[in-house]
Amino acid sequence: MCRKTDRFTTRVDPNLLHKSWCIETHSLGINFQQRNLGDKNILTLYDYGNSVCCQKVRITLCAKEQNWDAVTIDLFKGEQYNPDYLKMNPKGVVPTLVHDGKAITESTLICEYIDSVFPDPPLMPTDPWQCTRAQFWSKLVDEGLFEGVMVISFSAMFRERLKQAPPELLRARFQNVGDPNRRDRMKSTLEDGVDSPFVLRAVYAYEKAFKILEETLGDGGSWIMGDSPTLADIALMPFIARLDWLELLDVWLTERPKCRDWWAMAQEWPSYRRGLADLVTEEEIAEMREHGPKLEGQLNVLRSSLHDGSWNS
Ligand SMILES: N[C@@H](CCC(=O)N[C@@H](CS)C(=O)NCC(=O)O)C(=O)O
Repeated sequence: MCRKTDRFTTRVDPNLLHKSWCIETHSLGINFQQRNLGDKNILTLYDYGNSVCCQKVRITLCAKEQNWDAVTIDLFKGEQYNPDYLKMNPKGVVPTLVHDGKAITESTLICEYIDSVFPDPPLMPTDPWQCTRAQFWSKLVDEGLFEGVMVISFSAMFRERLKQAPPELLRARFQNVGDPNRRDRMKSTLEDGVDSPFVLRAVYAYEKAFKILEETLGDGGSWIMGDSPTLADIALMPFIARLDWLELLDVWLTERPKCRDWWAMAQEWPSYRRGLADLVTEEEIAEMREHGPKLEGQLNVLRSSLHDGSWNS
């Protein structure tokens, strides 16, 4: 099975992943810099299990059949704000990939890096125009869906978890967020849940993405760019998986058969299973299923308001 490389990390062989795979949590005392500089030719992923951005990277690594060392950064214990970690990832977020002692941040850039360093199988079209069409999907994620999934996840469940956190941890978290827009979103959804004005923006982001996806699919292949999966499909998968587990997918997909077929196929793709589905724990699934459905009625109302124009009156 998987080999423990030291107290803090677990060597992950994408071919061997399954539900019982366990990442040993690390302590905050780790000296990130020292560890990474010595690790030639090893991929180290600073990771958190149910993080959509990490899931993108893990699916990409699995598609390339690469092994990696996983170091868990527990976002609910504030480990992302550890000063040593911030030297690698100044925003204090996951993922960070370290390869040959060099740190790479931003999940979209990490996936593109993996695709260029490990060319087989290619995950982007070679034709420059097709390539920009594929990149459109990660842009859609980075410019809307990512905020959307955060807002919906916070309103549905992270809110419940954070409400139980000690007040000093919560204070420290908000002091550390840095980006004022991100802090406003987190605070608003923590306080007001689905009544936060940011939830309408999330509903809009998903509506736009699914509308374009439905129009794009079937243009000449089952995947977004044709007959085989690319980074365009990978970029979307964690964002759809989260909605599915929250049991909220029907808000957007009842009248979108092509999106449904694409999603059914994506879930069968081995790299999706190994990089995402197999690494979400039973507890995380139970948490999503418990809290997500409570939002459904309100999200349907917000979605209808996008179409009847009442949202901008
Ligand atoms: N644009 C960044 C966003 C990274 C990000 O925000 N990651 C989330 C997890 S998906 C995180 O680390 N959140 C930290 C927090 O909630 O404090 C990327 O794509 O890598």
